Amino acid sequence: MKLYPPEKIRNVVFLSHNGAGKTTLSEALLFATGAITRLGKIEAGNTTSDYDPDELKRRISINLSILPCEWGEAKLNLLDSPGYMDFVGEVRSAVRVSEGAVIVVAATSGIEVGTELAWDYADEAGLARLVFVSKMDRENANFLKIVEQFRAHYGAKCVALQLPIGAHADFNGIVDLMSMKAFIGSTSSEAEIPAELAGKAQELRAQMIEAVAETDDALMEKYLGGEELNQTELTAGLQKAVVEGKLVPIMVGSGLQSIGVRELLNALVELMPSPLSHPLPVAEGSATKEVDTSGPLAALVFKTTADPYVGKLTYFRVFAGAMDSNSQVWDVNQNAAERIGQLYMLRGKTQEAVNRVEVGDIGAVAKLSTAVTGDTLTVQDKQVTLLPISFPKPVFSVAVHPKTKADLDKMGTSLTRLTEEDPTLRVYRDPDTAETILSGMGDTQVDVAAERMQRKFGVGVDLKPPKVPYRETITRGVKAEFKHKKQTGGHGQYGHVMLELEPLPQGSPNEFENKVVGGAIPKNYIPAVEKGVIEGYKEGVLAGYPVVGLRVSVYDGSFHPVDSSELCFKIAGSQALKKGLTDGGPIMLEPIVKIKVTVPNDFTGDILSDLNTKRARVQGMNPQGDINTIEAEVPMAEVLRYATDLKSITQGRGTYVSEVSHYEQVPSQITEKIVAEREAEKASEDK
Ligand SMILES: Nc1nc2c(ncn2[C@@H]2O[C@H](COP(=O)(O)OP(=O)(O)O)[C@@H](O)[C@H]2O)c(=O)[nH]1
Ligand SMILES: [Mg+2]
Repeated sequence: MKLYPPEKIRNVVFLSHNGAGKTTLSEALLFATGAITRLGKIEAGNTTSDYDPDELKRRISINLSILPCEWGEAKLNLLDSPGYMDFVGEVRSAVRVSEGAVIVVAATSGIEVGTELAWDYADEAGLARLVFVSKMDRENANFLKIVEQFRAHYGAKCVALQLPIGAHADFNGIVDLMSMKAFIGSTSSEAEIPAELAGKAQELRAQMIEAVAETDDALMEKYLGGEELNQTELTAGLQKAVVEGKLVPIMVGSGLQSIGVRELLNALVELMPSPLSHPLPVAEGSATKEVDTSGPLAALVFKTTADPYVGKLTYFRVFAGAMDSNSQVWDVNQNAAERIGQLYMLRGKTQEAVNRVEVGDIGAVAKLSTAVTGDTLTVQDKQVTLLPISFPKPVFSVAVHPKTKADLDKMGTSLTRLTEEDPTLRVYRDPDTAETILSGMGDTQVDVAAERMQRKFGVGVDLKPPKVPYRETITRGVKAEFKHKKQTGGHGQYGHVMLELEPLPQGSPNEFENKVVGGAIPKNYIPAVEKGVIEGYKEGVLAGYPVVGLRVSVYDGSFHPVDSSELCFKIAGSQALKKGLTDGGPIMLEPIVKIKVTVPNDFTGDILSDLNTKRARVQGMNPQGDINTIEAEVPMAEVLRYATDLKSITQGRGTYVSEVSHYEQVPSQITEKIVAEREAEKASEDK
């Protein structure tokens, strides 16, 4: 592929609700440009964009794909994104390196949850956008209804740019309202506008012209003066309005039948902004505040893939200067030099070696040593740091259990690789439960991660809900005594301690005090008693959870001049503690999390009644416009799968964040259940 100046490059992300037809449409676009010579299909599992085994298995896009192609004088980087919300990290990355967005919506379903989210992402990033109504060949496809829906939902800035000719099985072309010409079939052969569409075409064209005129004073004056806007004025006016986000044209077609595809390619080149006409935000604390596109290199790493055979592959977008093969760059975020080897342009799984990636363009490089997603690559220190990609925090966690000892050994490194690939995945070890926890955006994402561990790294794991880090304490002060004595033949064992246990206020650390007077226990054995007590804290008497909130004083005891040893006093200390715990009215404590749920107002009732079943205490509500934020305190044990619950209650419209707040007593029936479960678990372990 030849080098293109930035004015001739378009980086366009395809966004939609899952299944609206992005991948099929991008395949049709690639085919129309000649970038591919065989048209793949989702059902056949042979599209350019979805080639990963995980994607083929599920028939959904999981990874963001970069699909470069050439159309006329321009180069298009189409970025096909996953619609499934678990993979929102990929969408965020794609949006960050695009100037324009095509929001794909199925003619059969109209605006869906994912359409709204897509619109919001594009809005936030200030992307120019157009809507493509796909699946016009399907039964019940209704273009005009969808245009109306968009205008009702997002206002009059949404304007139809086309009309479909026929619908369902008879759908065979489009009317272009700009040129007032008809184009038929996948070859877009020019034709007369069918007589029955002439009236509607005139009406929508008038609507479009008025909308264009309204975005520009000079055009408005002419328009109000009753003058016709000529073709050049209209096109230029529309282009400016789209780039500025003042208008969102609505186009139509069928990815599957390759209709409306050439028209969409034209529109991408004519209406979408060039990389130079878009603001180039820098990170807070960047040494240089402005990106000089003609200055030295500034490239943003927006995706990293790990493959055990190919190694690490780093995708970057050049925002300033150019990146050359076999050069040296500086990673501002890591404060480290990186050697750049051969550069590539990737299209799905095919790679083309290139010598240079110019400003505005997207490329990839293998085997970088330190760069991670979000980093800025430049040529020297103190250069610009580009605004990184903002990834949402994980909201769903599972515990990862290796299947075998061999899996355990390889688990850590493979998990690290996966988190490098997907910044919305986190992995950490929970010190309380000693489990390895994998967190992400939802159950599908962590399932895919587990499958990848198996396929890419040969590591077998089981995913389970994380253990709740319960704790145990006592409710009243008690005294407890234990005598460890074995004096049968030879050298005996002897240690005898008396402890006093007192509960401390919530959240206090355990305390230990020596109150022994008169040498009942010699001083040198006291540390051993304390060690025994600390050992005893590790497993409470109810269900074996750590013991907290206790002051333990050793106040008396006895010893034997020959048989006593540190070990004997340690044993006596821990056994005395166990007795004290049993007699002290033991209770279990559970972590309480503060959660903040944000949902459209309509779901408030459903959210509250669901929280009600989860032992939650609602702390407050903050309705703002259509959105309500509900704050509650709820036991962690009840919200281990809240991400999935929330998704099903709100069909994916809700979000939430949570943080551990404090511990509270577990109600007694629930304690009984936990104790019973623990006993069953122990019994099965012993077998
Ligand atoms: N009839 C028809 N089916 C389509 C069209 N576009 C996509 N599909 C089908 O809709 C399903 C989802 O398409 P896909 O491209 O994977 O959607 P994505 O999730 O947005 O990438 C697949 O079964 C496609 O074959 C279209 O234009 N017409
Ligand atoms: Mg897809």
